[in-house]
Amino acid sequence: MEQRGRLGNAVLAGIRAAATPAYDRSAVAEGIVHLGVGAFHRAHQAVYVDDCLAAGERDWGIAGVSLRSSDTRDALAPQDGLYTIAVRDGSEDALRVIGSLKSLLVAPEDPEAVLARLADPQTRIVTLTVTEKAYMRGAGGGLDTGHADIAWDIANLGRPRTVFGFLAGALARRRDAGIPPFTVLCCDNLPANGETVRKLLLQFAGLSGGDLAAFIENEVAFPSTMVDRIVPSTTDADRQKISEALGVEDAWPVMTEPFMQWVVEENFPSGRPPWEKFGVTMVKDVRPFEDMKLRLLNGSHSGMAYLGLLLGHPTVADAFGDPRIRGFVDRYWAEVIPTLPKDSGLDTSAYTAALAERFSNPALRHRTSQIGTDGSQKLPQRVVAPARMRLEDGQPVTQLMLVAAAWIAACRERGKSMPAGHFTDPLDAKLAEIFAATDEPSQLVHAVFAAAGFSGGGGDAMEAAATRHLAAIFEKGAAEAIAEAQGRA
Ligand code: CS2
Repeated sequence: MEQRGRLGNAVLAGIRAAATPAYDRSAVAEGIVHLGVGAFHRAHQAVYVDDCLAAGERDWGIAGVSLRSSDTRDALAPQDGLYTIAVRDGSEDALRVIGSLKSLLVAPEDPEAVLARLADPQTRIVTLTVTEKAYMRGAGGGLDTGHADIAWDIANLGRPRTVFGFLAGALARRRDAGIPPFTVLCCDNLPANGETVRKLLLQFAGLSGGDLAAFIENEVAFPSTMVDRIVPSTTDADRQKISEALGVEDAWPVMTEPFMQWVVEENFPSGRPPWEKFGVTMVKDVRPFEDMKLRLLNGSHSGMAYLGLLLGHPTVADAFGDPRIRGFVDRYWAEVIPTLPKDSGLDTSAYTAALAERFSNPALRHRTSQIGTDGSQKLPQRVVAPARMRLEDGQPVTQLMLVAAAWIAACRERGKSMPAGHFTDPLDAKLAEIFAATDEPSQLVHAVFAAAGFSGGGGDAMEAAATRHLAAIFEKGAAEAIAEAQGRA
């Protein structure tokens, strides 16, 4: 179809191929500020909020903030914040234009504008999807106080760079102006994400002095949440296909799967959208849902990513379609399920059956390299935490440590059988030093585990298991290592 210009408010009425916002966007206030307006946010929370707005809510539009790059703002500002989500299953894309993203800011360009938006009385909830590494946790789990950006923020609270600087700076302004604080809702895949961010922010506030930490401790709510939707990075082919279907150019659509889930702890003293009417599960304690998702979905994702990368599979659907990896995933789940809370009432068989269907969706080209990125930040909660629990119970950690070994092997293959920048990790400089110093499996595992903070609490047993797998991968290849691990389970 011929394209007639760019997606935006002015052309909405003419769009036939997609559902479009039927509400008056100009009447919507920005009650939510979202930090990290990536594809995940736009395919998940922004859709739930769009449903609320479509039903007549007016207080909960989203002001999106990018903490690093201007790409999203550059693409979406000319589109009045509008973008398409393509829900992909089989050969069909169901298209919908989302209207909940009202404005966009780029923090490094104008930190003051972000602080002002956060401190505005209209802002009642601040949500975050900034990825695991943006929380700057050190190897022990606390704030990495040696990080240059943390040091900068402590000295320059008026021109922050980190999530902590922005949250603390804005909360201080609200306290000084007598404006009630916003609720902080971390939507990243961290364990006990609300509590984790609360502790890190308290540590940051303590370092920056004054009595802000006491204010945060007493006045600010940090509900935890479990978020779930698989969202591969958008490709040029996706952009083109969707723009052609719409008849106007959309520079930044998102692709996703039909499944979506959001479980949120009920703790919003400054109010919230009526999410429960739109499919969100509001609970007292999110922990069982979160453990199940982090360990069964994200843990097996990481396993498929690294084993898939070693076996040459570009996407999750390819990896999961390989019977060797499929078998590994089943054994991995069997190893992890006993670490989940027994009395939660959650049905792990139904959950893993649904995961198997989601992982098989061939229309979603979810790249193993995308999931492989930032392993040092992801594996602690996905793999190391359940391994420690099993070791405390005297149980083997064979499949879990196969993932850790595959991570090390895949990192080391970059620049060899894989392109050098195929995926990245905040530990890359350190990893390069370690790889240059040794290729002996036990030394490699020991040095990488120490650098990533996997040592301690069962560290020796984990290292021994990972070393056996790494030696097998080096000597016989990933397929044989998977087979041997099956024999050892
Ligand atoms: C994935 C997640 O990239 C990754 O590490 O495991 O982004 C995963 O797709 C989402 O958490 C699904 O909700």
